Amino acid sequence: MYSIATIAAVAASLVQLASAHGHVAGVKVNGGAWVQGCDPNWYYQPAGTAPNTPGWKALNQDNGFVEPSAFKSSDIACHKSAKAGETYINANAGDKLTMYWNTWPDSHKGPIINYLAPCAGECTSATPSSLSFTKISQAAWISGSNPGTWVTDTMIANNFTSEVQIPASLKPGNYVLRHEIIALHAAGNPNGAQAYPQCLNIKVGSGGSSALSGGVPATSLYTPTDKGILFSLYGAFSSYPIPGPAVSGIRRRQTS
Ligand SMILES: *[C@@H]1O[C@H](CO)[C@@H](O)[C@H](O)[C@H]1NC(C)=O
Ligand SMILES: [Cu+2]
Repeated sequence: MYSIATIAAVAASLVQLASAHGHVAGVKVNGGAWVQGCDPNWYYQPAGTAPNTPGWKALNQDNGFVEPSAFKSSDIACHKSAKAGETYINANAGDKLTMYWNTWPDSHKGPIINYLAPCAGECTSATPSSLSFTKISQAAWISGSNPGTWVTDTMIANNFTSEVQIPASLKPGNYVLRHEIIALHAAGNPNGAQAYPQCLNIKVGSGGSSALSGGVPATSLYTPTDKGILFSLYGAFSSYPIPGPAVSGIRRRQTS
């Protein structure tokens, strides 16, 4: 027999599991001052009453996800019905950005992937479908299986932070960083993977001369049947194919 208290505790932990996803609450550039990211609840606040920040605002008040059946909609760019952030993170090419998630559940293992999209003019007036994304870094499976150890575990161990470096040769300009976790705990089922894209505006002040190349609209990044999207986390495996395009060669180019 289970006591009422035990049942209540189990029920509470299930609710926790279902609701405790996350969002990027803030960013530090080279470990410096805190730059606020976004709180999804700001989306509905009357104009002018929410903080102006670099983080894009979207309909993810549940800290929820974009499902594979929506990978061909512009919601996959910067989350559901996203609107551009009002300001920028000021940084230089080669800088390291520390992305702070507000929380993340241990169960939500999967890849962490970073993309950049150049803005035609100001990112603050960009729309999700106007952006073309180039992958600049990715990490995923580390060891073990069923479910094994993943970069999301490292992120949790590091106070819910993950680092991304702006390519050192990138030319100055306005860019949208698309930082994404794909949770795989249910990805063995069709439409079970969960994409958590977070966009932030970055103004790159000084840098090199390389433009991003090979960018694609977010609607071309993934399909529901990609090997890294339809993937059994709870089984034996010895590799994981990270979904999306290859990491850009801009990483290897010299600063000029
Ligand atoms: C962890 O991150 C939070 C911000 O999300 C910060 O307030 C806190 O000081 C950090 N803790 C440590 C030990 O760095
Ligand atoms: Cu979840």
